Amino acid sequence: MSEKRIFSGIKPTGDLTLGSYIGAIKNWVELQNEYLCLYCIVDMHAITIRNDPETLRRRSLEQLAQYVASGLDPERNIIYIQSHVPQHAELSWILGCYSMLGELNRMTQYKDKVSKGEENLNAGIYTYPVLMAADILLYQSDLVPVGEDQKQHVELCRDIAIRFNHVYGETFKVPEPFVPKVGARIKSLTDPESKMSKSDDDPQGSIFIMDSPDQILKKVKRAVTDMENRVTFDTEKQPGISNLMTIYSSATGKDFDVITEEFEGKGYGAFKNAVAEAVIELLRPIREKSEEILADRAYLTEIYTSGAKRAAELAEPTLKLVVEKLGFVPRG
Ligand code: AQP
Repeated sequence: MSEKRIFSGIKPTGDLTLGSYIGAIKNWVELQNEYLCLYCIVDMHAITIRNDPETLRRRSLEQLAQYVASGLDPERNIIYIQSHVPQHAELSWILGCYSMLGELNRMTQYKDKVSKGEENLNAGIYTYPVLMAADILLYQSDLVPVGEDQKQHVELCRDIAIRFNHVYGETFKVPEPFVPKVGARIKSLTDPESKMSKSDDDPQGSIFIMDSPDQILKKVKRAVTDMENRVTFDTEKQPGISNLMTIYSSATGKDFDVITEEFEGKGYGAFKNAVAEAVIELLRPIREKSEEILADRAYLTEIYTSGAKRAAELAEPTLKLVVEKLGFVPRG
């Protein structure tokens, strides 16, 4: 295995969706063969929105089980919960002092929330990219697999690392974003212009990993399509059908032209049934395995305890180096 390191995480702000699986976790499973990977449940990022405490705890544990059930090996990877490794918060404060207000003001996700008139516009939303930089730099990560919308945050992380290195000499590895080509963006079933999200107000728009086969079938059958009656990939004219094609292609490995040929003259009903069937079979083993893992609380605890211990061991040398460079008095 390469010594190169990867950090990635998902925030437990909702139940994981088919989008979380295809857009993130499925790629992580492949990366585990090539890199030393840290896969995190970023619960500290989740609290920028208000959560019911019991729900947050349940989701964090479910997410952990789903990582493992999706094929992430807890021995080969470091799988842990962010708040269990306090070095993230420590480094985040330090890096905040090396992040410029002008830079944070330019972050698109923050600007979006401001323009949409977000009521709970707390400082955590503003400094979120700094914590994300700390997550990445703490482990001297080489690569950060992210969706297109997080690329700007990785750019900021690089700028912070370069700035710190410039002042204090080589301290942080400057990471590269890694945006997987396949997997694309999975859109909402009810609004194919928007991303399928964990925290969508309309649960009919998202397929959740833990959905039953019946729920999946119903959601896919109700998915928004168009009047063209052709299964062709055209995100402008046929965003709903194109989204279902992306999902079907990810689940079966078939190319778009093969899919178009398969459903030539068959109508949307047949296509939707096939999509539902493919998704049900894709998610079935993950759901069943997740349920098994969740029922074994001792195993779950063992995974996150040993994950946090291993993560802290990797984080500590970086933090030690940073505080030394800053001029803090070393701990006795
Ligand atoms: N629909 C999607 N299509 C492709 N990739 C997706 N990801 C999430 N949804 C899709 C990818 O999952 C990773 C982790 O995302 P996150 O949960 O930390 O943040 P997010 O992108 O904001 O996900 P959500 O589901 O939209 O969460 P909420 O609703 O809480 O904002 C990222 O790599 C992301 O690209």
